[in-house]
Amino acid sequence: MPEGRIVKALSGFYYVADGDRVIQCRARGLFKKKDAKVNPLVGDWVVYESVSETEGYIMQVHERKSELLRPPVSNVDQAILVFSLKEPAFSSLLLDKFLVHTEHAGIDSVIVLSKADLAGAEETAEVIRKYERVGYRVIPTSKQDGRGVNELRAELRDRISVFAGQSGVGKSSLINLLFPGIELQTGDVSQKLGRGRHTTRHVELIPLAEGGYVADTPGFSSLEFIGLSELDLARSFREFEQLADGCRFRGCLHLSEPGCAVREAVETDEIDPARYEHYKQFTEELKEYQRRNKPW
Ligand SMILES: Nc1nc2c(ncn2[C@@H]2O[C@H](COP(=O)(O)OP(=O)(O)OP(=O)(O)O)[C@@H](O)[C@H]2O)c(=O)[nH]1
Ligand SMILES: [Zn+2]
Repeated sequence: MPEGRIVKALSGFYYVADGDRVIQCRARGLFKKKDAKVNPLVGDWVVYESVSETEGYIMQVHERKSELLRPPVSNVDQAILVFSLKEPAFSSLLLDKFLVHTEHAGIDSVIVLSKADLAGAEETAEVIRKYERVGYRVIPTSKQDGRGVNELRAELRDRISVFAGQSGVGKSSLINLLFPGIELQTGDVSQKLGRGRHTTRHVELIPLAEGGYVADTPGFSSLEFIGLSELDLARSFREFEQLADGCRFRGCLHLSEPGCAVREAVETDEIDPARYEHYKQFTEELKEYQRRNKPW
């Protein structure tokens, strides 16, 4: 039976892309995964049965590599985290928070430093060094001189990507440069249309000519630590994870435990102390979040 990718879901129909064709499918029955019911999601790789050139039924949903809630899309390979160097000013605190969420979701990140035309070469290089050290791909871009655009386009090839970043950092400008004609759904639909009306987001995967897809809705719009444990948080810092084997205690949170390899590395600057400070700040925020959301 043929297979394809769900690129859009609307009114009980799933639109499955298979090569150049898009087949409008209904889901046949329920998909059981262990005991849970699985509803097909945009991003799913599915087996379908065609009943005509344009219509069919989804028969099976393949296992997901990742699953995001906002927007609801599966199998995202990477987040394109767009952070402007200026206007708004670059915030490593906010970037570190986004990275906690992408790491926790199990997806890779590409850091895009937008509006590089507004920043000095040395400060740009410093941010690049800081995050390359941790192991991320960092690409400075500018819509004024076009730098970084081809590099970023190459990163998107054959992968499913979600753009993310604060309002005004230049996400739409970038998408327009990368793929003229594609529009990113920006702003909150409910704000535009008034409360309670058309509040449901319908995420759609836009196919790229070079292969791959970009979600038409920005991701990671909520940065609350929902569903994260203290250990999840610690594990979301890549450079800590690499050293955690050297900690005396398994499950070390690298806070006040004796024999902590991560704290030692912070002392010697092997780990960026600023990242470690942000980690400590997030553990406090997480505690506060858990205190406010106690189930009793
Ligand atoms: N100097 C400079 N300005 C830029 C660049 N990219 C975007 N801008 C400007 O920044 C502002 C915001 O850009 P958008 O592309 O709308 O930002 P966005 O992230 O899509 O914003 P939302 O739609 O609110 O999510 C606009 O005035 C752009 O002209 C850049 O590379 N350099
Ligand atoms: Zn430790």
